[in-house]
Amino acid sequence: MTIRVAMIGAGLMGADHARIVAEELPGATLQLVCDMDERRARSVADACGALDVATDPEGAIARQDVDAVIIASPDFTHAPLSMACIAARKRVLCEKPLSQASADCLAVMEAEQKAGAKFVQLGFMRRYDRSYQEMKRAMEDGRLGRALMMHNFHRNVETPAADFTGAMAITNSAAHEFDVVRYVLGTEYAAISAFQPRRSDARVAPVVMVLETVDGQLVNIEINNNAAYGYDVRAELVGERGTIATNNVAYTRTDSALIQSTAYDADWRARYHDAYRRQNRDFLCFVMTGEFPATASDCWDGYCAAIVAEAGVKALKEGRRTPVEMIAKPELYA
Ligand code: ISE
Repeated sequence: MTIRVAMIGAGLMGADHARIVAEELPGATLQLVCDMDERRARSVADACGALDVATDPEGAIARQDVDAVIIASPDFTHAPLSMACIAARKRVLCEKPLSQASADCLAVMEAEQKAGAKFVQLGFMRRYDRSYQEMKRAMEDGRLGRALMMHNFHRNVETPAADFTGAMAITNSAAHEFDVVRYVLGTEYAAISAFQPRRSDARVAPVVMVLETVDGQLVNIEINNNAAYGYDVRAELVGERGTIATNNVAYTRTDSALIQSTAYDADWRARYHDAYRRQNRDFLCFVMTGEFPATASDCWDGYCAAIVAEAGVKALKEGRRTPVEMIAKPELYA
């Protein structure tokens, strides 16, 4: 039996997921590509050999010839379209963030709880990256002693879209760190402070955040969406007996004119190439078995990322340390 997947969104990530489903996911068929812009949907569908195109996402989700859904449309559509998938009782891999508003995440969780099962797997793909997995393992086997701090840098060449706002540095980009740090450390956040240097132009400036965990660890995150030089994501975990840091993945090194150099990727798709594929394979297993994958993020993780992002935006705006106040974890997510 092959799983017929509907791809919602034919932008950068939609096109990437469509290619993975069509070429690298045995057991799945790219049934249709849906985008408000029909020409864009058609171009991705033709490139990946999808059977059909659509412009209405709710209609596409409800179709009888669709078994599972991948949502890669703009952030504000993630929560409502996830709800449509739950209503249709179809499993969905939804790109991060689940929403920029924690209230929307609560509504999706409510719908899943009413439906009595998890339907939504979130696309926090860094959990599938080997560097973070090795870090988590080092943490858990006690090699480094108790975790004290985690330093994180997240730099993009430039903001990914023209409508990318300063707050999105926190709600869209930092969402990755909010998720993967709590995954590696196995803890939750207690408070967040946020700071911003001034740029000489009108581009989105970097944001530096300091988070305190409920276990008394410190986490700092630099988000620089206009770093200009390359896509550069780094993390270092500091324990009481040692540290572990992620390496940049570069397959070659050039030595020339008295200089040694390695290249940066232009964006995240190449850096996390393997992570996306592992994540999508896990999603297919989820669709086939109904067992939620142990590594993947669920709606609770989406809620946690959103609530800390909200506190982060507030902390930056008001210039003060802001507590992160979460609801108790519902049983479905325990
Ligand atoms: C983008 O949405 C992503 O998910 C990328 O992984 C991240 O690096 C980028 O900053 C985000 O805007």
